[in-house]
Amino acid sequence: MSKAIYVLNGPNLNRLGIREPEIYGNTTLAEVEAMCRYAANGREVIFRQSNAEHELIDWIHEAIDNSCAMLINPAAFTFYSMAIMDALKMYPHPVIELHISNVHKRESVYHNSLMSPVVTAVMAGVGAKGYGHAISMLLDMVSDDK
Ligand code: DHK
Repeated sequence: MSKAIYVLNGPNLNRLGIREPEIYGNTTLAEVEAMCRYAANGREVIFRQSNAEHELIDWIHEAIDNSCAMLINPAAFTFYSMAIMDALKMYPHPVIELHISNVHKRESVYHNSLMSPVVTAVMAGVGAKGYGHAISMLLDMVSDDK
């Protein structure tokens, strides 16, 4: 049986759609989840969000043995969570770091991702629709591994 794609979302993303729509748009997290499931084209998607660092770390550990690929938006943890960075270092499958906004066009605090050096690829600035594109890219990466 083929393994799932994990989609993990960090703090404040539960408020997508009403949180700073001028930056993050009007798409809700539930709509993002539906987009991911559609793009996965039948492959199982484990879709989760947490405002707690330890939960994201536990889910990354869980995904090591239970997934074929990961899409992660660590949100604010991106820039300071060495614990999440260290967990991602242990993740052996394709992983894409995604940001809805172009973090490099924002305040300097958003310019240095601790995650980017330890993931497969990075996507930023294409809006919430990037989640669907990232899932498609992960499917390609997984199929290329065969
Ligand atoms: C989401 C957040 O919550 C911010 O803390 C990040 C990211 C940007 C996004 O664009 O998806 O800095």
